[in-house]
Amino acid sequence: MKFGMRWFGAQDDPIPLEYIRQVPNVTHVVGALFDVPVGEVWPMDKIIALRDQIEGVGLKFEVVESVNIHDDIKIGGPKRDWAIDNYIATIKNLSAVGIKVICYNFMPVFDWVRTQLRHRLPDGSYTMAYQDALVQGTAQETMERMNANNTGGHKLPGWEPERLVHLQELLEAYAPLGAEGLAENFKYFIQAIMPTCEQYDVKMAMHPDDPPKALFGLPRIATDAQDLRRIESFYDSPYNGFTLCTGSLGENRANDVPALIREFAGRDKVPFAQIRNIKFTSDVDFHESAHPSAYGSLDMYEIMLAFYQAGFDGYARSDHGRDIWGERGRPGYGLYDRALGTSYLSGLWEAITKANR
Ligand code: DNO
Repeated sequence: MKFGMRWFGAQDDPIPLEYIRQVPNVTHVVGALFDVPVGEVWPMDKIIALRDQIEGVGLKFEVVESVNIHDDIKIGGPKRDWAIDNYIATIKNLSAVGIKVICYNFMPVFDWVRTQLRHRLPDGSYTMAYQDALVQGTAQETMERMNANNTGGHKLPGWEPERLVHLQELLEAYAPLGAEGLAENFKYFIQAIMPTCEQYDVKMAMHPDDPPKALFGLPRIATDAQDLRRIESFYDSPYNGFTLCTGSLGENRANDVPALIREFAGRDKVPFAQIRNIKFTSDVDFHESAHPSAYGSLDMYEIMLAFYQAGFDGYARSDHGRDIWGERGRPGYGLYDRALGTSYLSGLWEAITKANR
């Protein structure tokens, strides 16, 4: 397991790359360009500049999170083929600097959703939480509730005000699709890009829906084992894989996360893992917790063991951390708690690896 840490770029991330370099067991950075409009080709000069920054501190740049998918690809709109051609050009450009994995998602309109970005835990740290009752009604109403919930001025991806101006239009465009229509459009996309991925040795790693259920009447197609099997069936290749996000999948109590890992990593369909813990506060509500098993509802030892038993040798990163020790950064992406998470997970990994020698 190759441990890395996500970084949002010198412009947007308060954490210097040099600090990431100091986190034990971290060998690579999971990066992206954040200033290229969705649908456009990622320009070579910007990719090279990012690679040089990362390699300049002695880390590797082999995983990108995310190259986002244009709405017309998901909807099957008029610019679909234009956006797919550009996606293919981006894959080729990323391959040229040594990128091996692209993490992406196929969630309509919104990326991940939480209702609280600054939920205070009894130990005085802050974390993100999801309360199902607050995600009722329209997306607009939910956003107002989120804003009232002390977000510290932060917005989740997909909830940017400039994007929400077109919200009604987007919701109407997705409305007639249903999960079947969205799956068909996914199939069209994956079948179009796979030959390039295979030729240029870049693995696609679809991030599951977070939370793994339909929200605001929008369809979802990556929530459980059955969904993931269907996605696999559209193009059966190690290049059509998943980002096995333990938190996202674990947010549905019916998902057996170690079993999902055994199944999909066992079939070589997991080039990338995001490993975090969550704590259920009801059947459907949860908050994100410190990574160790004792603090959440997921058994992290069983999760790491499942990766080991599946023969996983791909990329991984710790995921959403709490804000601790006075840090008030981008929700989920502070340095300290993610570094503790990496230390803990890589400790489990070393123990499991040596115990099974
Ligand atoms: C949240 C992340 C997601 C992920 C995208 C992948 O913290 O896991 O935003 O990057 O869904 O495209």
